[in-house]
Amino acid sequence: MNKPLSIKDLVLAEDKKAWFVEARFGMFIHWGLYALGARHEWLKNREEIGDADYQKYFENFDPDLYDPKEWARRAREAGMKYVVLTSKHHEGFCLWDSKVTDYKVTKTPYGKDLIAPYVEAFRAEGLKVGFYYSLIDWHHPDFPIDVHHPQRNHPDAAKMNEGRDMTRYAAYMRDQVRELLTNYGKIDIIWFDFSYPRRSYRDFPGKGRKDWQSEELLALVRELQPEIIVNNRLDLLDEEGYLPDITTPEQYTPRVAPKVKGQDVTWEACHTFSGSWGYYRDEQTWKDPAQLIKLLIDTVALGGNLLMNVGPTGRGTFDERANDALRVYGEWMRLNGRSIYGAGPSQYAAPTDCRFTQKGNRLYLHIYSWPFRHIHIDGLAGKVKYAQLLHDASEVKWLTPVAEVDSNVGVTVPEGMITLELPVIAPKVTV
Ligand code: JFZ
Repeated sequence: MNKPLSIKDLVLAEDKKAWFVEARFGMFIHWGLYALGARHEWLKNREEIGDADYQKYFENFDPDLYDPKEWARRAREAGMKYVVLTSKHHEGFCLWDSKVTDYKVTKTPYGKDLIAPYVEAFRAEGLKVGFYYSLIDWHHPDFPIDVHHPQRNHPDAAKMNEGRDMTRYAAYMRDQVRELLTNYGKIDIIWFDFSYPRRSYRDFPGKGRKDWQSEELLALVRELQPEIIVNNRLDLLDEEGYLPDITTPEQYTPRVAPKVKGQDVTWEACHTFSGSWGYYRDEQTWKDPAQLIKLLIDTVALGGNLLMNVGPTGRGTFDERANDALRVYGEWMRLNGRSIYGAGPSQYAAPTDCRFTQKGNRLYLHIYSWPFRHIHIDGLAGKVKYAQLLHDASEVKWLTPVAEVDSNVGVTVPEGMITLELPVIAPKVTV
C-alpha cells in the first residue's frame, strides 16, 4: 500500500450528481439464483443452506425469456430514469462472465452473459445504468463464516473458517469490479452492499472498511469511472463527514431529510413492491397504488430519490404484479412527472394530509385525502399567481381570505388524490 488515500479526494464533485438529483426515480433489480427459490434473496442465509444444497438453483438457472429490452421499456414507461442491477448478490453468483470465478451465469444451462444486453437495453431507452455489487459473499471460499453467513450455526464453523483469507477476497472483489467497470462502457452508479463493522456475533467479528479494503476499492472505481456515483455502504466516513456519494436509507422513508455530520447529503431511499428484493412468489404484502405513489412523493418532498425494486422471475420476466405496479407509476408520472423530476423540498409547510414539492417558482401541492371542500394553506397570502390542477391544467379558484375562514388562503378541490400546480412569486429554493 502506498500513501493513505483521503476520502475527501475520492468523493464525487456535487455537480456530477446533478443528473441523479434531477432524475429522482430509478429502478432497482434484484436477480440471481434466489429467483428460483422464489422465497426471498436471503433464503440461503435464512434456511442455513450449504453450498451443496444450493447448487440445484445453479444447475437449473435458465432464464429463457430474459428480454432486457422489455425490462427497459417498462422502466422508462414507469417514468424511471436510471437502473441498478445486482451483478452479484450475497449468494456470490455472477450475472456476467467473470474471469475470476466459475460461479457465474455462463456456466449454468443458460450459458450466456446477462450484463452486456442489460446495459445496452437500458441505455437505448435513455436510462442511466448502474451495478449493485455485494461485498458479502456466501460462496467464495475465502469469505469467512460470520454473523450473516448461512453456515454460522454449522457445528464446524470455526474449523471451516481456517485458512480463509480476507485479503485474497478483497483482491477478488477488485478484480471483479475492474471487469464490471471496464467491459461495459460508461457506468453511472455502483452500489456496494453492505458493511456491518459493529455487528460481531459469538467469535465472528463484523466487517467494514479494513476487511473490504474500501479505500483501495473506491480508488479503483474512481480510476476506472471518474464520474460514477458510489453509494455509502463501504463504511467510509472521515471526521469531516466526507463519504461517497449518496446516502441510502432502506425500506423506510425518513421523516426528515437525512444528514451526515449535520450536513445535507444526496440521498436515495430504496423500496420494494412486496417486501423482499428477490422474487418471492407467495408474498402477500404488495403495496397498493396509493402507497406506491405516496412513497415517491414523500421521498421527493424531502429531497431524496426513490429506487424502486423489481425481482424478476427465474424465467427472466417481470411478474405481473410488478408490471401492474410499474403501470401505476407510469400513468401517474405521465401526468404528474413535472412535480417530481428536478423537484425537491419546499420552503413552505404543507397543510395536513398534503405534501409540497417545489421546482423553481412552481409549487406542487400533493393532496393525499379529500379535504372536505377547502384546503387551507398558510403562508401563501399574496404569493400565488395562479392555481391549476396538474393532471388537466384546469384552473382552480384561489380564494381570497374571508373573516369566517380560519386560515388566510385556500382552494376548492375536487375529490381524489390529486396534485395542484401553484406558480408562486419567485421563492429562493435550491434543490
Ligand atoms: C441489503 C441486502 O441485504 C438486501 O438483500 C438488499 O439487497 C438490500 C437493498 O440491501 O439489505 C440490508 C442492508 C443492510 C442492513 C439491512 C439490510 N442493515 O445494515 O441492517
